Amino acid sequence: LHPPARPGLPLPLALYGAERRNSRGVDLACQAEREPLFAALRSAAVPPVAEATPEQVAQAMQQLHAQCERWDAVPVTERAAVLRRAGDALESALPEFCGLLVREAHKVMADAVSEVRETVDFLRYYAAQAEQRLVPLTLPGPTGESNQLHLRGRGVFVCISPWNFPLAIFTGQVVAALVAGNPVAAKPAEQTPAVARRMVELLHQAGIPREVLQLLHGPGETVGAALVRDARCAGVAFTGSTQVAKLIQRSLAEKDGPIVPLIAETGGINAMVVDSTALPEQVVDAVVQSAFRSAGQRCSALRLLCVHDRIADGVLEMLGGAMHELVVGDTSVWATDVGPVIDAEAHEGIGRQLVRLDREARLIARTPVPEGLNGHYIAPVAYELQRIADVRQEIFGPVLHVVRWGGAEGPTLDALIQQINTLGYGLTLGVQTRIDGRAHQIAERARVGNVYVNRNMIGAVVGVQPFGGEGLSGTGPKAGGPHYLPRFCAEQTVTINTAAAGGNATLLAGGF
Ligand code: UN1
Repeated sequence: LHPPARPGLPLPLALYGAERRNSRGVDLACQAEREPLFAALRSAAVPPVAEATPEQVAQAMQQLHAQCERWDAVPVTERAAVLRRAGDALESALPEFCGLLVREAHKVMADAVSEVRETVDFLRYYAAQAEQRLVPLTLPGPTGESNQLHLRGRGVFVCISPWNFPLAIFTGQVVAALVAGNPVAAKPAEQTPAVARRMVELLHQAGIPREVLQLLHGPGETVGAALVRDARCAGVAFTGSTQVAKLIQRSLAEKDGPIVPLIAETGGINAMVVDSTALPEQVVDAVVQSAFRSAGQRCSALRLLCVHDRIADGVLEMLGGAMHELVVGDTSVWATDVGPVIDAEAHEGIGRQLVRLDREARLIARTPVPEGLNGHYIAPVAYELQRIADVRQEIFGPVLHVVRWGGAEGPTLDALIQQINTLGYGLTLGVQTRIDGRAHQIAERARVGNVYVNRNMIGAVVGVQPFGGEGLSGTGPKAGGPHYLPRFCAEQTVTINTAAAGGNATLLAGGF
């Protein structure tokens, strides 16, 4: 792949061909280059971390608050330079971080490589965006007046991140808040503290002062809640469940002090609409990638396949075949497609939903899982339901719901889109069609943040496919997009009567 040049913006590593090359053109897929990844995996240690006490939370917020003016006064070019240094350091440390991601977050190696590269992309993209967009904007005005729009830091930002992208989302939130001029209290997911700790170390080494970025480990119910409730918290960036986003919103509304913005990116019951002209092979490839890669533990993942009745039987048969070919297993083996889910609690929760689906839905296919695996494995599975209204909730695992549309019994395309919108989420939507213009018609009517046509619907590329949703899926702005950084800032318009200085002097000289 040869990505197109983009003036002033870095080329995302993610565009260099899936898991193949880094920005120096090193082929990561050849065995010799893979060996360092597996060597790093063998030596990766995941040491325990200590949970922050209420006193430590309060002390961190106090220290961060004391840094607000100083950090905001650092020129944006200097803050951006730190992000670039961190990006280079992270690219060099790719094997080490992959090792941590496989060990701690149970990622398959290909997903770990993608995640490190996405994180490097966030660092470089936000550095470039900061220099382009976080500068004063001179606005036209009448003669004798100057108007400038400044973007300044808001104050202490609290960043609460999930376990499914413990490096990319964690770092993306934190460095966006930092480069925009805010000191940051970062609370990573409880399941993945070690990746976050190592990344914060790297950011400190790259030049983010220790007092300006503080890491607080612990559960959301205690540490997260205390950070959000703190009167010095001037903004929250959160990625996780819709339910917790709403709890945070409530807590922000009820606390003393200023009105505080929430940037939330949550879940989705993401659909793919397959019409009768779609190419079955392409559909099945996209479905397998979107529903089962990363064991379905992506908010972007496909949950609801809506396939036209006329081609449904063929597509579902082929899907069953493809699902039998998936390799479920040990994440330290390169050929593994699907690893375990994050922990016992996730395994149990998904298991409960599967019991219900076994009762209420028709099983289409289930990927065989080898005996004796050590970990919380869920076999990728697809079920057919009668109607969209039977889909109860987002299941954060490798579980696909399928419904038919069109034909004598099913909804029309218009009704289908309406039903998808009625679910209330609005993150990703896949469309598979060979009819010119149909994808645009669907995109116009679907209330979702990201539409993917004739391809898979995961793995948004930083700076190329800005990512984020609507409705129950989040508040926007889109991560990895041009409007993200300004949302971390306070805007200030400065209007100066440039004719006034002399005039006032005359008045004063003339005396009152
Ligand atoms: C998430 O899973 O919380 O496009 C969001 C993608 C990823 C999704 C991250 N950027 O698949």
